[in-house]
Amino acid sequence: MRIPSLLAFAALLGAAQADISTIALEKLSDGYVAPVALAPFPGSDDLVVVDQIGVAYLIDATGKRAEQPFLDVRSKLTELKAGFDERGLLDVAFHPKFPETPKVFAYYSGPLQDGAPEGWDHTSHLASYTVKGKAADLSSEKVLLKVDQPQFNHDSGKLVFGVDGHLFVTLGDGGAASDAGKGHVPGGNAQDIEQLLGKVLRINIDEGDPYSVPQDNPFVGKPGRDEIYAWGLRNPWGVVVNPENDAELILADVGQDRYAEVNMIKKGGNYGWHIREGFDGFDAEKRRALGVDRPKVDKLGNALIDPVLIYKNRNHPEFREDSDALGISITGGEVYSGKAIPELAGKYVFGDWSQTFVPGKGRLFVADRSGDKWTMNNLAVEGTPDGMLEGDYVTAFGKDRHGEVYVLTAGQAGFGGEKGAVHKIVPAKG
Ligand SMILES: [Ca+2]
Repeated sequence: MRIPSLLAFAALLGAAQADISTIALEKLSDGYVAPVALAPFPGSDDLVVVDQIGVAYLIDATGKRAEQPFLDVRSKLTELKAGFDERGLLDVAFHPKFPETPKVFAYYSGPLQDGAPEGWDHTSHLASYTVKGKAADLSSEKVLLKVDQPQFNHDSGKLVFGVDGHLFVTLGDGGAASDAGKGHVPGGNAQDIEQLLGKVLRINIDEGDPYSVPQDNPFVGKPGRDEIYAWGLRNPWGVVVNPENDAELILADVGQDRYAEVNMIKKGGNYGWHIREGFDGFDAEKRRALGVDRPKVDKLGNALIDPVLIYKNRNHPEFREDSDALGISITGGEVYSGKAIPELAGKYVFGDWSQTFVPGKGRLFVADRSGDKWTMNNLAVEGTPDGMLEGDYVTAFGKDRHGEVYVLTAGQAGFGGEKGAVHKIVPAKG
């Protein structure tokens, strides 16, 4: 299915796409440790808020939280660190035919499974649960996919259904740094099509046991894991289907030391990590070096696809004073399709986790698209000293069934408190 372009939509609405620079945030719900995902409960205004420590909660449109958790997988998680951690319960996605098929899918970081390589860290789990009433039944758990992880970081673990009903799953490169070291093959996991790390996967969860592979996936019938849809990714953090072309995904890939990326993911695309980062070559031996000469094709001869947007990492010593060094870790967002702020219609609202590791100071951006050309601007939060979220990390975005967008924040980099919150993006009062 293809739907008309945003420009056509704007013309239909008789409204030019005005620039917007400021929004307000309305705190809807708080008391979370590290909220990392939000999904509408299908067919209702309730929202599921995923806390990384292993619990997902239902809140209603007023932010009131249900007494009982929607899903509690704390007993299934690998032991989390008290401080900063990238493992945990990282996303949920409802079956597209819910409630006829009353299932919810979840990604979590479980203990290292038997038979995994010695000394590795944990095992990623994709599982499904039957939803009974307003809760997922833990005893109904069916594990669809397990992927061993050499390190505690770069789990990614984001889930999104395509309009054809197939499930996209993102996996990071395995962790550590530069896609190198223990558990990383020479040339990098993300470039290795015989494994699932550093990839976007696409599976059919309605057929096969525990799943099947759509026959139009790029490596079906040839070398390469059949689950792979796209590859060459480091640590995708936020993925949505492109509303203008549902064969594409808008994916934020957290860069290492130099650039944050927004990628338009196409079937069979190689997004370059760790040969390239941003529009630059990447050299693991000199990881912060700029202007690195590296190939623009992979070893199979595929062109390495550039991101559609980048910004510089503030932690890079040569970028620190640059006005386009906007943060340290990209947080992928949503394409706004709500009613409250017409100026945001069709725009990609995303953010950066924080200006520094400690204390938190997250910020928001808005990106505009015209064909393949993307531009981004700051989206200031009203009532803050400089438009940024003083003391809060921007951990995730989500959207309700009406298309309104929410910002999730945490009060600390790790698991040290319960200052996490869900905020609705609302018009600035001016
Ligand atoms: Ca194959």
